[in-house]
Amino acid sequence: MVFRHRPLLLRACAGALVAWVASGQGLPQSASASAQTLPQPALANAPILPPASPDQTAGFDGYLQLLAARARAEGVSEPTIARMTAGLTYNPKVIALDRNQPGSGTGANPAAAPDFSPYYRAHIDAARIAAGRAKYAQAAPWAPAIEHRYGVPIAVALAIWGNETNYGRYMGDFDLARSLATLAYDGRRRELFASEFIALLKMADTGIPRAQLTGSWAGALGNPQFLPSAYLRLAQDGDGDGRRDVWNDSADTLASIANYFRDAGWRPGQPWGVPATVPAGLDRTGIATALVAPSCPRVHARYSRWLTVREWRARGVQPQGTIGDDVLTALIEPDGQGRTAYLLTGNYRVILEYNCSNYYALSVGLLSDELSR
Ligand SMILES: [Ca+2]
Repeated sequence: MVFRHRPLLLRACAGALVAWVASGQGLPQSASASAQTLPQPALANAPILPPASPDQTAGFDGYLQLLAARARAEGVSEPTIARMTAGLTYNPKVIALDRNQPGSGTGANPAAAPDFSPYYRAHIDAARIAAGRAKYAQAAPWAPAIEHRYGVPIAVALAIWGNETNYGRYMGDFDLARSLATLAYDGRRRELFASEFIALLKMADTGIPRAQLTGSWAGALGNPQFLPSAYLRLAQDGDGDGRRDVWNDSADTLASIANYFRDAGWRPGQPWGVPATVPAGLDRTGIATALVAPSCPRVHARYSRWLTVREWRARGVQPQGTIGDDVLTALIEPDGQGRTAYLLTGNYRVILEYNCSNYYALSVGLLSDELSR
């Protein structure tokens, strides 16, 4: 999961990779909607849970009253509380999916990482590139204004959109109120999901109909797959019509993603990274990172320590794209030594803030490069 100051998006940190290893199907298992609409190896392997028991139902109903009281205390109106909790039941399917997340103790067995190249080919195919280019062309009249306002290339925002929901084709059809209340009641990460449930009610209180508040099993919604708290804090009205419509409006969607990136520290004018060539005999022990990241450390441990491009050149590592000699970068060789390699900038870490998986971030970066051509 991704936690910066507070949870924005709920992700299975490194989950895409781990579940992909387990499934052997080349599909990521994240909390985003795309995982719901593709074959679901995680669900197929999940323990079969019985329907909610009478005790569970009674407990859930009681817990809902607590959530309602909290929403009331935080200013959510009574009609909104009523319409968002009406008929809400415990959803065992959501818990089965959650139990099968990496790190849950019952999920996929972390194994050696598979190569990135086949993952990329399976995930970012010609159709996804072509659809992104078509979106890029449609955005041409207003994209420069968004790039100027947020300092984030529209191609990067488009690549997130393409990775998350295939440009809005799969946004998820779980009732978010039901999913979030179930996950909060389940209690494995109670405060996270209780807070997101309250945030969802605050969204509804702005007039968004409950029928629109659907998404992934873990509560991610709309084209960018924001959690409700991220929507409240970061969603933008890109086309100036007074609404932040991240379900239907391209300008709102891309401005919202760009705002997320600006908030996470994207540096304007710098690439996410560049492909690189690595000389045979490069001393990997001399470039290994000694840092342990506070969140999803296994993901961050897969790239080297940070050196300037000039220092990489001195070691024989040659960038295959435009990047300044003074830019600090880290080396990743996702397919192992002597194969593909990339020099990553600090902007790569911003992509990891969106979804902490190296394969996700590399896919976003490379798709954005394809869309920029
Ligand atoms: Ca709008």
